[in-house]
Amino acid sequence: MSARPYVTVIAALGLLGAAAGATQATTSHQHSATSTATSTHQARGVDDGSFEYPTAPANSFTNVATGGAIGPWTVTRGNVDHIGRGFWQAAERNQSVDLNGGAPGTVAQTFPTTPGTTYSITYALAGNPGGPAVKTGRVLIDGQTVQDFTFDITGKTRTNMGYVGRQVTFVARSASTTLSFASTTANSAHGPVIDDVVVRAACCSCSCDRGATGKH
Ligand SMILES: [Ca+2]
Repeated sequence: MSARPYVTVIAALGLLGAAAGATQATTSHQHSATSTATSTHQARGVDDGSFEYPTAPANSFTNVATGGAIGPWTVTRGNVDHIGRGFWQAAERNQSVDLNGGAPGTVAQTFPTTPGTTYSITYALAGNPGGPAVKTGRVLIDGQTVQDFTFDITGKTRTNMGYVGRQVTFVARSASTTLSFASTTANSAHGPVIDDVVVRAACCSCSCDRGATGKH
């Protein structure tokens, strides 16, 4: 009996992924489909993980320095570029962030968490098609590195950014947690690109999500 709705969910996700793939980066839209399917089970995570607010200039970008904001995100080191619609392909909706403005930068957001709860962070990763081939950076929780990442732009273009989905988990230690994405791509104005950041409480007893790929 329980297998029937389970199969239905997987089929729906497949349809969503296929439909989205016709117009945008398939990988990130599968993230969106998954997050939609699990939304009723997740605690509130980061706001605007898609970097859609404020609106950056179309076909251009806004450089944001240390202390500046991109909606609910704060630039805490160096500077970054908030990429507007049409400048290059976003993973989700229209806008994204190049973690190198004129130099490597960091964006951070603090959000409410429940101590002891395990959270999953997913995000879409690509790289500015210019500059060094391999972009590097890291994900930090409360200032501690929880994941190093690299992205090779070889063969990628502004219209084919090649976003890949990445995931890392952490256990919250207090009532609020600070998530940071930091470029470690030195001496360049062309850094890692992130978009579609989603944080959700790792699911426990629900059978609605990740049934096809994991235990959660
Ligand atoms: Ca976006």
